Amino acid sequence: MKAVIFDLDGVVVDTAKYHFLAWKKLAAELGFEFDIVHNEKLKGVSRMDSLNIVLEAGGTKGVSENEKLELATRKNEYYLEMIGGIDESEILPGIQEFLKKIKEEGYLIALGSASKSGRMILEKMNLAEWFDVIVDGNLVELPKPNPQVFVKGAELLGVPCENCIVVEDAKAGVEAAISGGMKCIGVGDAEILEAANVVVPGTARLMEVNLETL
Ligand code: B16
Ligand code: MG
Repeated sequence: MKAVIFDLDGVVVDTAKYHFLAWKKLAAELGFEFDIVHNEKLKGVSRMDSLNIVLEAGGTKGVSENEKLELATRKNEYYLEMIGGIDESEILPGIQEFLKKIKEEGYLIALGSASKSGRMILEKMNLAEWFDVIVDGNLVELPKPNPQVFVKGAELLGVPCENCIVVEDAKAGVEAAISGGMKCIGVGDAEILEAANVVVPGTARLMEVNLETL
């Protein structure tokens, strides 16, 4: 038994930009600018942890837990509004071909996403039927770099962690995969994702990775 576990945002679908725009809008309302440089730190990180990073970037101190909850909810409303109209054109390059290839090669397929909207987004993209198991932010408590989201996927698939390959675009996600005893393909910057077994610059290059020799 072997499996490939996909992160969602930045790997399967291009929703990272909507997370960024939603945080940017919230930051503007709080009176500061949130720029793309800080955005890298938000990738793969849970909603509340992301809020803390955004507030810190803006030098905003003394926000109560209740206010934080309100701010995170507001950001999520902006995000949901922004992704309301997305369609299959937002699926990242080569993903459908890669899903088809690994399915034919006998890999089970899971989602391992920090996003509470994970399942909904896969369904919107008409991709849900490719996935044997979907683990999203509603099923896990511990955010990446904790491996819980991937370990849960492996458990539900019934595949040992060492037979799982994670595909991730976030530093926290790569670290989660490796500390969970899995192999990892990083998608993005090889310096940022240095802990991965192999890094491809974009999803279009996933087809070139030899999964058997990772
Ligand atoms: P939500 P992933 C992550 O998705 C995003 O990368 C991260 O930016 C976001 O804060 C997190 O999901 C939580 O998302 O607010 O929708 O629950 O990369 O793990 O698929
Ligand atoms: Mg991601």
